[in-house]
Amino acid sequence: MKPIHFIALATVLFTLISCSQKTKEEVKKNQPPNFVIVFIDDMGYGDIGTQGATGWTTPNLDKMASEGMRFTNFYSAQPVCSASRAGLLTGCYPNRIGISGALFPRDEKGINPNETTIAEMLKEKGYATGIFGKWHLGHHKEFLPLQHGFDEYVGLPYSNDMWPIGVDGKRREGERWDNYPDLPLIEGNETVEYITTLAGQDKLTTLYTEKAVDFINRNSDKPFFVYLPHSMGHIPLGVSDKFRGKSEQGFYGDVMMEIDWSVGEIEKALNANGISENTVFIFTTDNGPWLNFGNHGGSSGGLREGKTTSWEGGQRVPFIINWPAGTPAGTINNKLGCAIDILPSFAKLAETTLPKLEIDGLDITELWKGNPDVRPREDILFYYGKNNLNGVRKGNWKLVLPHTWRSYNTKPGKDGYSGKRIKMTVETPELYNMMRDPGEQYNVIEYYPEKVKELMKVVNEARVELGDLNVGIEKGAGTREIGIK
Ligand SMILES: [Ca+2]
Repeated sequence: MKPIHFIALATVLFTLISCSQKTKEEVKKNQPPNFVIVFIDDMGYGDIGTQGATGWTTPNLDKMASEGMRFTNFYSAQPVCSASRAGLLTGCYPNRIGISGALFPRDEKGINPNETTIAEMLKEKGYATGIFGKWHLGHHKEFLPLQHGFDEYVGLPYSNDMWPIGVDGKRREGERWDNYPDLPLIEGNETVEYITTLAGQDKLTTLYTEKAVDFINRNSDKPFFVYLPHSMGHIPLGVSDKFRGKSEQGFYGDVMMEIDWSVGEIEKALNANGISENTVFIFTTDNGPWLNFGNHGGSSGGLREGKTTSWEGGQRVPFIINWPAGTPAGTINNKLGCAIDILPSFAKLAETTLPKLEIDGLDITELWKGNPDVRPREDILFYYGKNNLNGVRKGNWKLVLPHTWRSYNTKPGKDGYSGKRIKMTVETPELYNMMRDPGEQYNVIEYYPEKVKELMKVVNEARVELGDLNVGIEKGAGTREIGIK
């Protein structure tokens, strides 16, 4: 072959190859986006580098934020495991669908089959769906992920401390501990292993990550939804050898570094498959830190209190979104958002229809796109307990209603042992300015009666629709029932 012919042929071949690559990328761009949610257990607002973490580093999360958008006023649906997850996956305030607190291994209930999860909604549109991690919306078969829209599931059905092993690693006997069977690791609908030692939990973060990466690799040619709810940093802590002893802080810091590694592995998988551009990749957490565990718990970043309280430290959580095709890089969004807004936002982006039953979440995709002129969410309801409305936020104001909570204002525990919490009570309503006083230290209710009036309007509407046990209203006009076995 003459050189000139060879060059011509090579040019034709090169053009053909790059055309076919371009076509593949075009196809991927024109299909609805992929969705990935990494959801961390008990990780506080202050536990990532960009939000002030010291004693460990989170380079992958910091990069994710610098290439995407970070929210500073984003809330989980409730400050506790099952309720928070119910809200995330259904777009409802969890008390609307009858889910409160945390479900336990002896419970005979779970998410009602009538509710629509993000996975079910996206499946209608042909998405592949996988969950790798902690479910906690009912461990009986009818409530497990495969019955709620997920094609694949590997993980624990509930929290990793719901088992008979003590902090010292020894098996516990007695009535209380009889309520906790060994910890089942489930694949699909079947238990494939029981975790019976503290060391058995060390593998969880890496296992879930590898399963999620494998799922992405197998489904990169069609739209998919990956839900990666890590069991860590909930106690008892576990970490793989690659991160053990790597942080200055200690065990909790090591766990955070492995979580950060997990985020990096997902990013790598999206890049390797050429799909990061059109993937909506979200990182957030289920509730604030478990502060009475001292050095085995996280940081609220200075916000008041932690997990299972309606103060900011309980429910204001990290939220990072990285979506190169839609979200401007390196931006910070200070507007209100809530985990219940994720479902309707995904519905908008995937062009699916919303669940048939009423939801509470709002489409916040314009915030994700960096539109400065919109404010889709005006207020947040702080429900906790069985169905208690402990406060509301509207704009920059938070009205804290009379209620009782278990405070962390006491000496914490250490090395896996918990400190005792103390009962505290708000006797009369308190008003805080979230801009001036995000730490909720200065009650200014006497200065702003007109604000109180405005916020009480939100309270009264919520009580009618969803109920409020603090004032004796067990159910609202719009509350639905939890699923019963
Ligand atoms: Ca939690």
